Amino acid sequence: MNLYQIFRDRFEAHLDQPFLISPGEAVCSYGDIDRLSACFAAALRLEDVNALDRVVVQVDKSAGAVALYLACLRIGAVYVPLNVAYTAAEVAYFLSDAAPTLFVCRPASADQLYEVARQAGVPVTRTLGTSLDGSLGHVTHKLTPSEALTERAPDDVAAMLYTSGTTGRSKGAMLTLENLASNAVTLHKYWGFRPGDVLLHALPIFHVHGLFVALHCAMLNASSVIFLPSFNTHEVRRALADATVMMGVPTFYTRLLDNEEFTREDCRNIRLFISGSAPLTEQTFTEFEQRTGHRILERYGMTETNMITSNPLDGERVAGTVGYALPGIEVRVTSDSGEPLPPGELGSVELKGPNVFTGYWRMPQKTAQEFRSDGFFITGDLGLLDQDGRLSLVGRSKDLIISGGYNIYPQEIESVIDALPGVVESAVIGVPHPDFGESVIAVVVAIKDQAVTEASIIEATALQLARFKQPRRVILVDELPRNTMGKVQKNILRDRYSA
Ligand code: MCA
Ligand code: AMP
Repeated sequence: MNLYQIFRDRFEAHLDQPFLISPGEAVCSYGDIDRLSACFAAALRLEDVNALDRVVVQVDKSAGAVALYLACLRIGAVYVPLNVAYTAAEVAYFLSDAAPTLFVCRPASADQLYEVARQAGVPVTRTLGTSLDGSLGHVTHKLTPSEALTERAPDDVAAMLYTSGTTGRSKGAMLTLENLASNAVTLHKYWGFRPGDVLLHALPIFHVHGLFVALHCAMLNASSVIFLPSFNTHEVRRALADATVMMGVPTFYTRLLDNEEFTREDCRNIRLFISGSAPLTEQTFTEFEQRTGHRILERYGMTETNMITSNPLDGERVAGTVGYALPGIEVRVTSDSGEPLPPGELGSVELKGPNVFTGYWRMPQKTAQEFRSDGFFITGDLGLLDQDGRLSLVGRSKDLIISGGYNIYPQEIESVIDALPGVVESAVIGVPHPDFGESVIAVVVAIKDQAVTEASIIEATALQLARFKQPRRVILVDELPRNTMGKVQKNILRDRYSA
């Protein structure tokens, strides 16, 4: 088994078909990506990257970046994408944890990150720019393509994606070939991909959503992809006319609705709008239907599991629910002690299936804690099933903020703030935000007479945390509210500061 082979088998008869269409760039056909990924495979072999070696990648979205991912699949290396917003301090952690054979970064970051990688003990660092520039891009041009596909087992790890944790630092979720292949084949069928579909892609490609859900469906369908560098309302409106399917986070839909010129006419060729990664509000669902006539299809997933449930393509799409367990996946809701609950009762959402990851990299104990003895994975989401098996998410047992589809774990920010001079303690909460859904606020207790201010805390976090994790407001207080057990009552803080 080779995952690239699974995709290639589907698009082999369409090598002339445009694959990635990016404004202002030459179109990259399926034949082009096939050749380019074989050239990258040759470059990886030259750097002595072998099967199961990790390749950590922090590069901008481009056809070259997709080819690099596919090259890793070709040779059986483990692809480890990083958010381009991560600071050098964050990258240092991922490099020392993943212990990659190769690190690929943007040419503009080379000066700073070469040293970071060296200190983390990474043997080779290369760069890749959006025009196939950078040291890896340059060498790739000159190499004879390496067509050989390394045979792998279904339970070999194909990719590792970092996901933050409620305790401590990010964990590498190891996803196997079978996890990725089974989910891709299921989604392609469930969402009715058909000849002629064109996917509008404005998501980042370092997360499950943009990298696997979107690109895997497209490749299985040999579909063209309008490949935008990021979400820009005007660009997306223009591109919608040529697309039939769009996948996005709720912020995409609220931003489109915020544009008064956005109408039904913009969506004339679209057959399916899909939303996920964060809750889609009933208000957005309803307003979108009123404006465009489309009922957004909401689905639910996690880094550790890829997609879990989806509203149906043909049946009723119900606002505020995330639909049914996908074929081959078992979803249940359990009590605190792990007993399955009847429909209508609120509990912990758990699942089992070929999509569920194989564990956290080098964290066997942490992995064991997240599974029940009968093999069900505990998502940390709270929900309830109806009589038909339709799931509604109603909260989370994990302390998590989702801002514009990016997950932010308060604990990580609290530990950065707590380490600052003059700070006694902090509590980081999510509050409603009209654009990002939720936004980050830090409530901080500081030592009296120390020059701790909102600005000084924001400035200090900027050095260590990616922009999207930084608190947008810091509120200085004398003490944090606690319950009788001494636990900080974040619900009180959320009520107090939501407005
Ligand atoms: C950018 N900024 C953000 C975010 N994105 N701040 C908080 N939350 C964010 N999500 C910062 C920018 O650095 C900038 O900072 C300021 O906010 C405004 O930037 P703007 O240009 O408006 O942002 P943008 O570039 O338009 O990005 C917003 C976005 C983007 C389009 C919502 O964040 C995005 O594409 N999100 C999708 C994330 C995603 O794919 N999630 C899937 C992961 P400054 O103040 O310096 O200007 S979850 C997943 O994969 C699971 C499995 C699943 O179920 O799908
Ligand atoms: P991640 O760590 O990026 O994999 O995020 C996974 C988490 O995002 C899930 O555990 C949910 O809490 C949340 N999530 C994903 N899709 C949805 C959705 N459609 N509605 C509500 N929450 C979602």
